Amino acid sequence: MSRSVLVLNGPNLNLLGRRDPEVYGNATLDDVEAMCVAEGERLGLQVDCRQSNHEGQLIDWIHEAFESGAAVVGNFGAYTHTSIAIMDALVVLTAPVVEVHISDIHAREEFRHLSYVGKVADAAVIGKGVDGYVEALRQVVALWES
Ligand code: CA2
Repeated sequence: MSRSVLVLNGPNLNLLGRRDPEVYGNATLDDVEAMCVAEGERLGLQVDCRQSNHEGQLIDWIHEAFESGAAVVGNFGAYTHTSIAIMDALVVLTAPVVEVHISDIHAREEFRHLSYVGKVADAAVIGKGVDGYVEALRQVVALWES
């Protein structure tokens, strides 16, 4: 039975590749999701990619991962810096949780330095562009094997 990973993207990330290319690059969310599915096939993971601009929807999907035992690779966008609710949903997961940020949040405005997600994630890939999602999937495998 293959292991499953939910790749969750939060608010505004549906606009990837269409705004602020100097910060986030030119790849679209479709490109990122295709990269994740392809890497999942290489790694033997069932990868399911979803994006929402709504905090409650993201939390419902995290609960789905809790019920199914799926790992979570998550870029929760600006909710990273504000959402205790997403942190509380993630903390109960037993499968790996890996945080992703395309940009280096620690090199940007001070309000982006705090990550509630980072307080409960098992690993983080930050500032590596969209390749960070692929690295995060590899980290999931490493965490599952550790
Ligand atoms: O660097 C990241 O991946 C971020 O999680 C992106 C979030 C931002 O709020 C975080 O601080 C860092 C979302 C930024 C807006 O997303 C857009 C992406 C492309 C084009 C327009 C917006």
